[in-house]
Amino acid sequence: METIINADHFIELEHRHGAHDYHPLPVVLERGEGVYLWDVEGKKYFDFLSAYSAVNQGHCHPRIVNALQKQAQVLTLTSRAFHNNKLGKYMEYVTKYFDFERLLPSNTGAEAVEASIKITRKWGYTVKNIPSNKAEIIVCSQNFHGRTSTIISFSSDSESKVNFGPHASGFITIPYNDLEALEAILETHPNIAGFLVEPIQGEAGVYTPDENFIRKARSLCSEYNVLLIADEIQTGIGRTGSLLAVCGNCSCAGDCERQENSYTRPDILILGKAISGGTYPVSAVLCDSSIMDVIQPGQHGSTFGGNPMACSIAMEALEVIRDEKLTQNARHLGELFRTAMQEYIETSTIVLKVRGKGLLNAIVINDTETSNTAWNICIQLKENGLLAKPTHGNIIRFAPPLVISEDQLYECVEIITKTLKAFEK
Ligand code: IF1
Repeated sequence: METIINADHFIELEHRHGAHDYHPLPVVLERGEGVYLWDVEGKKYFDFLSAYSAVNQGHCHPRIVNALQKQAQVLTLTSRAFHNNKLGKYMEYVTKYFDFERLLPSNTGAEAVEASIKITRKWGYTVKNIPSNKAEIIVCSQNFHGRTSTIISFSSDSESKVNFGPHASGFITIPYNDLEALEAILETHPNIAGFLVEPIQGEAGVYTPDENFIRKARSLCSEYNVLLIADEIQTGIGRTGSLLAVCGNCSCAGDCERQENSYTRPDILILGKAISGGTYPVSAVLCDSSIMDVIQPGQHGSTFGGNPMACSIAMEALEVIRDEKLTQNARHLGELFRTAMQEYIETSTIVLKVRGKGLLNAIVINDTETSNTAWNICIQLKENGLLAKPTHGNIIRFAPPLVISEDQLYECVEIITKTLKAFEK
């Protein structure tokens, strides 16, 4: 009997042969270009998730794909047992781009977060003289930093945590955006080595903290000799309308002098996702020598970390952010998006609010966290040609590629508001 090759066929294969670790929207994609995706039945969609902000430069950006193809034909992987002609150039390029002295290359975001935890702990013992195995790192409730056993140990999401114990110790949780709680821990805990924080909490539902939160956290960390570790894996690389979310209001392409702007410099900067434009797993830990040099040969590494493919791709992907002024575009179109959504919300019974920065936004649906309303809205958005997905229960994240044009943005606002109207009470 001939097998009908359609969406159900591909979904069934995944269901039958794969781990059931996701509940994807029922759509099977086969091609992407810029802000668009096409499914196996030829239907075209606007991508409003960007693979969780990994595809800031748009799907299959020609310059990034070209860099990938060129490198793939000469040298893909050497391991770090030997040097290669791309890694040093990449390290110089990226440290200059973000104004740090050193870079530790890795592959996934969680891997970079893990490396940052190791570096912070080792700095705690060897520089701050914290007693052996007593180092603690402060994290925020509702955090998302990845899914390794250490990282889920300090998650506040039971789904990510339950039955994956025993959990790692050495983490203290405070409420997000709570400077008093941060100061209270710093005052009473002498063995704090670092404060790991997302400048905007993505997965928690695009929570933007108070304007001065990161800046004040910076001064508290400096006062108590604690490393400020900024996880910009999702918020970085132009997504929030600044090169980094810790840049505050500056919307330069990353070539400003920084000091005079609202930039808050972390001690450790963690990047991932869009550093490669979503074409290849690339992540990085950036900090200055006084911190990075706690790691000596043989004390950390990975097979693929710093491979020539990753280096070539990431340099091109970062250059595209600058050349196409995608940070500025994200800032401008993000403002247009929130203004247009706010206008709709004024008379809506189904949407409570819109929040976000740059092109990392979310709407809060007027229903319980356990309701299916947000999911059903996303199913209908899919039918209407736009792909988005709820983060938690009643929150829908909207994060298109930063290459989106003003006309395309307004076309998407039209699709979103038309879809929401069908759910108004
Ligand atoms: C999933 C969430 C987003 C991240 C931040 C580290 C990582 C991520 C701020 C780890 C990864 C991804 C992971 C993916 C879905 C997505 C996600 F819903 F899980 F939380 F974006 F919000 N720090 N986020 O956002 O990077 O190891 O994945 O490369 O696990 O379902 P990774």
